[in-house]
Amino acid sequence: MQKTTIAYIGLGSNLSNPRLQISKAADEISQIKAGNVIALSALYLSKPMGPQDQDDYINAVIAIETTLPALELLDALQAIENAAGRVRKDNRWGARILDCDILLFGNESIENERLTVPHYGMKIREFVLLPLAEIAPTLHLPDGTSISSLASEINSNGIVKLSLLK
Ligand code: PH2
Ligand code: MG
Ligand code: MG
Repeated sequence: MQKTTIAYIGLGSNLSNPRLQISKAADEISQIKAGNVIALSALYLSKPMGPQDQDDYINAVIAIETTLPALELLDALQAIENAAGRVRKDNRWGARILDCDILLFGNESIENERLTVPHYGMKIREFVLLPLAEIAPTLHLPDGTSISSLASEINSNGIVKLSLLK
């Protein structure tokens, strides 16, 4: 039996029809051969963190069960970002067509030049915590912090959970 890990991936887009970008990304993640999607949150409309002269974002979180090591999952996600037309430039927190961030990889803490897990900003971002708590209300970080309690304490910053019809 191969080792399987549950990974939580944060999705974000604010360019080129963000809702379509996120649903296409979820579909492509579901086609990763060494993985199975086990949950997908609703889509959330969130105010931009960082420069304010950019459009609002659509965010979601997807959970997959995978036999891939973390860096191979990262390779697969970066290929999906690139296929969506992501241009890598020096624009920290600027607009992007698709961002797929590994938030959690099992209970592992990972620190290398390509990847930091848990994702460094996840504890203070409503657009990560709210969709994550929606699909994994009993989840804890490797340090023991409860996702639901972080989500209930964070300022929602005007985030809107979208229904399928809106
Ligand atoms: N991602 C960023 C910068 N700012 N703001 C929101 N609301 N959602 C994001 O996903 C986001 C952001 C860069 O990754
Ligand atoms: Mg990001
Ligand atoms: Mg990223």
